[in-house]
Amino acid sequence: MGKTLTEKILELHLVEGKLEKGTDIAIKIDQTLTQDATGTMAYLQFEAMGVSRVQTELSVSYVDHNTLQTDFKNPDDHRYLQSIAAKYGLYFSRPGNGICHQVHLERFARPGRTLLGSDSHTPTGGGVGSIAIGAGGLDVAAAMAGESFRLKMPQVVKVYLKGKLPDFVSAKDVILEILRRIGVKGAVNKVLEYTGPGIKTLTVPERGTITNMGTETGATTSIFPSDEITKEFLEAQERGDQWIQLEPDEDAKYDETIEINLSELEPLIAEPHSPGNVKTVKDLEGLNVDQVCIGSCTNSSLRDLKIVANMLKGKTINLNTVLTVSPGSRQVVDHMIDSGEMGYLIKAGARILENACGPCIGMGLAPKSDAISLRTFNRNFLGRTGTKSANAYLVSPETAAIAAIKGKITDPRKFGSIPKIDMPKNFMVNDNMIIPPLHPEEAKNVEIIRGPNIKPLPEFNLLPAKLEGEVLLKVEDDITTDHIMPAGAKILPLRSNIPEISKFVFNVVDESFHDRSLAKGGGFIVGGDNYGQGSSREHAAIAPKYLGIKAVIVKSFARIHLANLVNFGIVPLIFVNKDDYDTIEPEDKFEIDLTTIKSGKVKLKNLTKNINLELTHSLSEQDLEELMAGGKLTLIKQKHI
Ligand code: MIC
Ligand code: SF4
Repeated sequence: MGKTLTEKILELHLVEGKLEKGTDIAIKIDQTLTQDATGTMAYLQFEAMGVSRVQTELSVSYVDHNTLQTDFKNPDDHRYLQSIAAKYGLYFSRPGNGICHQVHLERFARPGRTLLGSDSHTPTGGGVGSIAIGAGGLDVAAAMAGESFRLKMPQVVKVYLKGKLPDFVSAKDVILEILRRIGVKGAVNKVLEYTGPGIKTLTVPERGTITNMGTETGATTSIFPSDEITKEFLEAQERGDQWIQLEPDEDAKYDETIEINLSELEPLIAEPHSPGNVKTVKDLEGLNVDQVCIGSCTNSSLRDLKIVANMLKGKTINLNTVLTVSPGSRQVVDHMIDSGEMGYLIKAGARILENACGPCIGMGLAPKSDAISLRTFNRNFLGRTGTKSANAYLVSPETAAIAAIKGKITDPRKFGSIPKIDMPKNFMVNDNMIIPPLHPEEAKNVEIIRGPNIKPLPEFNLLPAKLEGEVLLKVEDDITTDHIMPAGAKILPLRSNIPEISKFVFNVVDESFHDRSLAKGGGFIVGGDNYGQGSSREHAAIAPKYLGIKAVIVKSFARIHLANLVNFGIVPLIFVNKDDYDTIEPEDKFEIDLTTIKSGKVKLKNLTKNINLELTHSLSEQDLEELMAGGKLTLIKQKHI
């Protein structure tokens, strides 16, 4: 029987298990990436593992999230990360060089390789045919220490593309169409594998837009084959020697098929506060727009900035609309300056920001109260812009550009004829902002530099056989890690300081959560389906653990957050009967018996309501071992030290 591309790459990296859907497998990781907001914690954990040098083929540490330096915290973290890279044999992409996923796609991602990144949008690397997966920092640290990565063997969905995108409809609309069809939990424990004649019309950066935002469907990853187009891209990046051809077998068997005729797509938009609320742009035409933000790891490639610049050429943005542009990389900026197109943006009134995440993660440029903000980004969760009353919509660069001109949501097909953009044959390759690894002998003399805000990771104890406490919070479906552990300019600098950052846990949902948790000596969280969707931030597990959260009981979990809970010793439990969720109220007192957890059955006594409920879980034996030890780090330390 023929194999999918996903199976072919996984098979070559398989360390444990069989490629049977839904079973536990472990794979070898070739490459890792971290970014600064998750990286400091990941490297504190890596240091604790006692390994003298990264064991991977390639590991890169990026600085792109915490680049607003309003005090010493972020720059201290940057210095720490730079010294870690020098000491342990990593590449270091300096602040200003660009967004991790854009830079990794340009300079490092390779067909057929596995990449594990401490950021949920790591699947961007699937644009060149790598199996690129997002994970919590501890899993990435473990991969750097040479451990394999464990996951459930995903189902593989064939996304069959045919036709060709019409003018003013672009890659962003393809992934929005997928989100329109399957929603934000439609691909949990699945890989979206792209095939069909339509893929030949998409360049690597366009493929990267699609694999990047595939994360919003809950997918484990997304992948395109490595073909002639991949070859051209790698050659243009002076990496032609890294190309290999990789395709699924003709008779590959997929678990599901989604078919999309690119020629029939139209401009789409995701309404607040979920990337899954997709409508056509036509439906929302005429709504006044206060802010337009172009950039993020989804839409900041040279192609994207060029189309925007050429739509804005010779025009001025609407007097009631603010336009920001954050390019994806220094390489993109070099081109835009060289071609003169950066001038079109500046003359039209765009506020050019750093080559970094910026407004996507609320790092500056928060919109005004009640604003309508149109963004080429991938997430529009409540409060993520930095302004809780703002309404963020997700669109393509074309839809963003016309809104900046008109000051209203407008179908970009009304622009007139599409400006012609000239893509260069070769990219302007200049890696002078990437510091390569030091020789091991030199690395020995490197001192790790720690600022005063970098606090050691708290120690967590073995789990008891019985958990007792009360329900501190009951939440609905689709709770994101932005609800659990918000980001933004004020909170992100605290990522290396768990006691401080824990003050903001669930802040957008209930400001009293931190104080109540401490006063009650911890307790339980009850949630709906897809709990923990979104970011890979393990702080959404570590900080609640620090506040005494013992178990999270929900209808279902998102993949990365589930792993993070296990990693830090919070018991992730699932209702056997989803309706039992309705019987629970905040402040109910629970007793949970963990003695039978290995059998997959766990009993919950609701002492307040005098009801017994049945719970279960989806954890492997090894997960359980780590969980009961109070977290994965304890076990890895035992192995390496
Ligand atoms: C995000 O887009 O939410 C982030 C910020 O990039 C996160 C990582 C983090 O919280 O640091 C992600 O997507 O994993
Ligand atoms: Fe950065 Fe936004 Fe991409 Fe996350 S989604 S990596 S914050 S640009």
